[in-house]
Amino acid sequence: MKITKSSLLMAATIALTAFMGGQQASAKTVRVTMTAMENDVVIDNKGTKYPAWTFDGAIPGKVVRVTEGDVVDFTLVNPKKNKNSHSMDFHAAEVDVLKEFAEVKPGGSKHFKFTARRAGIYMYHCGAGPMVQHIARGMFGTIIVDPKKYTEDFPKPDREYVIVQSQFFPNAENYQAMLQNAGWTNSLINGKIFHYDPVHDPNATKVLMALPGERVRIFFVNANINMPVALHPIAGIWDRVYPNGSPKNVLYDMQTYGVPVAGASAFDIVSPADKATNIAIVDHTMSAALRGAITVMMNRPDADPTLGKGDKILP
Ligand SMILES: [Cu+2]
Repeated sequence: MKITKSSLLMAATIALTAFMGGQQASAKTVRVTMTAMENDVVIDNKGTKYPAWTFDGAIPGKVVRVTEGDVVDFTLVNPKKNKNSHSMDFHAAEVDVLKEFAEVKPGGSKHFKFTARRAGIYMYHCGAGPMVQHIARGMFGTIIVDPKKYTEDFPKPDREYVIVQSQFFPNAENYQAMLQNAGWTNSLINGKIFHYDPVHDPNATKVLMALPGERVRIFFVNANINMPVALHPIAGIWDRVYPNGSPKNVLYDMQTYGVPVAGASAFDIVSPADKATNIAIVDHTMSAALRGAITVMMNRPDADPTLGKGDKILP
């Protein structure tokens, strides 16, 4: 082979690209701090307040997003003004329940690290006792562990949305009722009843959006206390379901897929490309659906191009 200037340049480019690729794949440390807060939050579209317990003031807590292999360097702060101990249990962590997940008293803080070794979608929650009450009052959220690489089996979607469903118990103090699954009146979707459903709640102002034909990935977390979720897209079919959000678990053409309590899965939907459609993502368990667990997604050519991307995956 004749060595020319252009072939040398090409070889250099290939070597550089391989090097950069290796750099991108290298693990990083992601620092995350959360503050346990005992604060009122609004739990519906008309502004009803509820004495919640939260991470950083909101139900659900913020989305933590890392890549497989990353180290999560986590600190939980429990301010002195709180009345209760709190803790953090990341389902993406493989650690010691008695050490890393131990309770932190008011005025204290806890720091720990873990390596997110398995790609997927995971719940996190407070595990302080009584745990039923800490979860029911709002101390939960989502950690996404992205795979190092997207593949044909697990393609990068056009849009992504995080949906966390939970049970709402208006009597925040009665944790015995929570244990018995008694007294829950509504389902919350990302912290609000019918959060994205103007059909069932005229006060709702938000919906999920996509362009017709886009691949939309729903990262769904079941933060209920006692009830599994039967997730179904009304007027659609899940193109793929990835149980636990793992790229290794692929199911095709699903109408309804179950998510156990404290479980999470990824649901891909691809609407018809040639027309505008609406779907409703619903927990088909009727007692949950009709009490708040319905989310409208509009697939239309004028969909807001920023929704479902970057920091707008938890709308
Ligand atoms: Cu707590």
